[in-house]
Amino acid sequence: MEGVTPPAPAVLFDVDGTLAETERDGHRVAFNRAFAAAGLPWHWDEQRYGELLQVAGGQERIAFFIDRCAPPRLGAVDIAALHAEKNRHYGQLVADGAIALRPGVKRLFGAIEMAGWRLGIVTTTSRANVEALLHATLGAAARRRFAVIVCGEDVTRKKPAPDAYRLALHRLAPGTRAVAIEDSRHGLLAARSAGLPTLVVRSRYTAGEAFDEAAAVFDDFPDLDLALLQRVFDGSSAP
Ligand code: XBP
Ligand code: MG
Repeated sequence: MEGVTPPAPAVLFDVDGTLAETERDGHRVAFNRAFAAAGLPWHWDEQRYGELLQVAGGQERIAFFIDRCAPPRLGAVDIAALHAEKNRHYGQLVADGAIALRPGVKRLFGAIEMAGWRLGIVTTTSRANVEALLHATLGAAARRRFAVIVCGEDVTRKKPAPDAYRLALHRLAPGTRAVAIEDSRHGLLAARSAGLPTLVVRSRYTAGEAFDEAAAVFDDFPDLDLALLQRVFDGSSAP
């Protein structure tokens, strides 16, 4: 409609691997601590964890592991309880400062806000983990800087399904132009399936994945600036 100001564009960030290298020294360690605390003889080394990352979602990852890799046990494992314990360990690790934001993330957040654009988060990790990371790295008020935060609990189908991105777009005003920033093929496919142009910043576990559908691919955040985001919003860099 003429005379109506369009909603401010939004930059939607994935969390694990994108905002921070959370997997090897955060989630993986937390899973192993939860297994040990439950008396389970499982240990996910770095390589095995990298393979298991093909399964999105911590509960789904544990279920897959039990199904495919774990020797038969007497008695069932309470996956929800085990995962809750894992997230407790993760929250503790994050609160202790074990995980930092990737270099350039903080600066990019500030630049996006200065441009009058909106910040968002679209992740398949648990909400408690996102809040712990934001609090530990950006402070108690960080949550309020994000126009939308969609987490694993909010959708039935996790990435690479488009559900989390679709929900984020639904929660932002209709007609919002948005771009996604992801580190993994799962995330890229999720965002592209929801119709979003997507920038990829490779991470430790995803460096070897294929990103043909991305508008651009980087190794680090400092290479990604507002001018590039503007071009992606304008469609000039979209695939
Ligand atoms: C993140 C995930 C999550 C985390 C662990 O993927 O798949 O499962 O590994 O968090 P993405 P939870 O970066 O694509 O969002 O244990 O809370 O699931
Ligand atoms: Mg990720």
